[in-house]
Amino acid sequence: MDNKKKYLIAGGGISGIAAAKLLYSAGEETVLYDGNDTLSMEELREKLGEASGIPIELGSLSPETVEQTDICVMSPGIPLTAPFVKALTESGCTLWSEIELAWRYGKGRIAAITGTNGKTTTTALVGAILKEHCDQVSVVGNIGIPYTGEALKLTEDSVVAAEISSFQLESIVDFRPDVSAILNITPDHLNRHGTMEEYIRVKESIAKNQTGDGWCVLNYEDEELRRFGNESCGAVPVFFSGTGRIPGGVYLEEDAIISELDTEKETVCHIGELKLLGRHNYENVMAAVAICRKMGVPMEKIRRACMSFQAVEHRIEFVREVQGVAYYNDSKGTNPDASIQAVRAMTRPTILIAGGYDKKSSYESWIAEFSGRVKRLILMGETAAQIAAAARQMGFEDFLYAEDMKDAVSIAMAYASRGDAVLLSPACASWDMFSNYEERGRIFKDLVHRL
Ligand code: UMA
Repeated sequence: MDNKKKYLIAGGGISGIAAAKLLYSAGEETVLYDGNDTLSMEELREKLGEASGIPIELGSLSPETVEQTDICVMSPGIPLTAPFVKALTESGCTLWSEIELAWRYGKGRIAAITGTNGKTTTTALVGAILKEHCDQVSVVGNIGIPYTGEALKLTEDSVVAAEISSFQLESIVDFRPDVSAILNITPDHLNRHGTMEEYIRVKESIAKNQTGDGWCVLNYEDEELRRFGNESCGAVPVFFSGTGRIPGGVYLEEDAIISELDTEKETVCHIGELKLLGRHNYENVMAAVAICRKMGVPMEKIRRACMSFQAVEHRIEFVREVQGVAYYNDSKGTNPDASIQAVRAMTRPTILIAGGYDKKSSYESWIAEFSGRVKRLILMGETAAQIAAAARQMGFEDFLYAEDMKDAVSIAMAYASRGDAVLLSPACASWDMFSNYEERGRIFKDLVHRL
């Protein structure tokens, strides 16, 4: 009898391709499936490289494959409610997130970072700090580098900094990071997770397999995370706070980031010494300090890396100044809360370009931040009319519509005066008009460079 497990990779995007290559290299029997029947088989085979000979199914999944599959490795973008997933689970198939697969094949230690906002910056910073101390560091995950693509390169001495999205957490089974972190939880992706309760449950599951020999870094100012840390987290909670002293944690005291992670209270750095801007970024730094200290990095190296770290691309990224107008790319502002951070970080009267794919967010708290900061709003994409209606209801009438990014940048330039800022921070995902937020941000930057 053949006891070898039969795998199906669901999704032919970057994580699906990386997962297929991993399983092929490991000698496993694998089928690649993508629901989009317009994809080119040739292109997929080219991307698969050595694994190009594996069976590929496009469109609908054959009943034979449903029947034969033992484990389905889910790409993050595929909802568990997809009909083929139901068929698979009904036939007894186990679902593994792509990170579950990577973790099982990987070696070494891993810090896994989730949260609604700040996870890309925090993961990149954690990676930069770890590199000060360790020889083999991989930065992977939602940040855009599939964890499965790195897994087979890892050794017992490797350390991994992984950005983990709620989509990736939905089908973890045994995934257990050495240090986990949940930076904050505010409404996002509710069209996928259904309710806020479910979104919170999924986010908190990052620590579900951890025990008292692991740590979970949590934002003390987030009421739900404070409760989670104090009451139900299996790992040892380590708190950080942007507002007050946390014994045993990391916190902001006046303009200094203070650590009490070791026996003594010590100053990590002053916020003026950081290249990152904005309060939300000080929280990201505090989380990274706690994560890296628990990963064993000496404080002196943490301090040095924090002070030299620059903002990541697409996150309140300064593009250029044209005729006295500063242009910022915050394409990674894919939900209202992320965009609030960018709006708050602006120190000049701002023309804001926003709107995009509809994730069923509500925009009121974001619009409430405009007062005294945003002088005009330029709307585009699927959510433009919805945002306009919310703005009107809240008494903000200075908005207009743009056809596309080119139109938005031209309008912004026409309305901007010397001393203003133009900020792309859509408060929405990009998938209505672009492949991803990176593409949206780069198109914006190209247009700004051509002004
Ligand atoms: N597909 C189906 N059926 C479906 C839906 C999609 O077959 O019901 C197929 C599509 O036809 C496509 C493939 O799945 O061919 C795409 O898979 P994917 O959406 O999982 O995309 P990947 O290219 O594999 O990228 C994924 C993450 N994408 C999403 O979570 C939507 C990337 O996060 C991540 O960087 C990458 O894996 C590596 O780990 C992006 C993202 O937008 C940046 N993340 C969200 C966010 O940050 O808000 C969570």
